[in-house]
Amino acid sequence: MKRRNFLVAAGAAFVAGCNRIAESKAGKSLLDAAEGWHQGAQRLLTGRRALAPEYPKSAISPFFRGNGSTDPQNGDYPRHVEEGFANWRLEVRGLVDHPLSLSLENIRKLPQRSQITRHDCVEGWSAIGEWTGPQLAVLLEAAGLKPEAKFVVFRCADEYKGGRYYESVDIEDAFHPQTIVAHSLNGEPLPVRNGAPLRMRIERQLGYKHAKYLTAIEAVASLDEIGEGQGGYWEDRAGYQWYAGI
Ligand SMILES: Nc1nc2c(c(=O)[nH]1)N[C@H]1C(S)=C(S)[C@@H](COP(=O)(O)O)O[C@H]1N2
Ligand SMILES: [Mo]
Repeated sequence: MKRRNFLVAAGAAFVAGCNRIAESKAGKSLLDAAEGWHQGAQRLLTGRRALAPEYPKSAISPFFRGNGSTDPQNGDYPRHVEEGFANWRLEVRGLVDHPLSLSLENIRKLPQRSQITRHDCVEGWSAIGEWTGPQLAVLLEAAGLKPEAKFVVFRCADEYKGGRYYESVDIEDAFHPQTIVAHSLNGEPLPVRNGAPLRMRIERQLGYKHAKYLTAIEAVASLDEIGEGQGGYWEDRAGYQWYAGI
């Protein structure tokens, strides 16, 4: 209460001060500029936090096509397919207080979110599907993100055209309510084609940001040392935008 009263009093004093400043011409333009800045910042914030549209079940595409890697053959992945992903682990590591190593069962027991959204690929196709899994925020909170963490990197099991796929987002997208670690598509475990057993859904971003075949989530302070430093597979190879907000 004390702190609140202080804030109210400070606010009142600030407003009184502003009224005095506004009486002078220079003061007025200063306040106008400040207001413009604030509106810009506000728009930016609500813009980044806004939800992507969600659709009714009737809108779900009969077939959710695959793109990029659709049947990885490198490393341990084929063995995991044979084992029905019984030994798959998802690591949460990097700038966290408590690194995690989670089984699919661990992930299915967390609070879940389901969302029917439209996936937009830059190659010019879209599909609507229902995705289910815990919010990334739940995993990051469980691991305890350190204050230095500025980005979250997604590590993938697949090699595509000779290189491991990876992606990254900033903290704001990592904590967006529609950013989930999906284990199901349309109520069934993910098909291999769509990233089994785990893939990211980052609904305010274009398709290439939604990392499939997810093996690790890594909190970092900078993207400079990750891959070629551009924050993602296509960003490094083809100059795609790192911030692919839609
Ligand atoms: N690991 C991995 N993730 C990936 C890709 C990939 O090749 N490997 N392709 C990306 C691209 S360009 C798109 S459009 C989507 C495709 O998802 P889908 O196969 O479920 O349609 O996954 C993205 N995530
Ligand atoms: Mo894509």
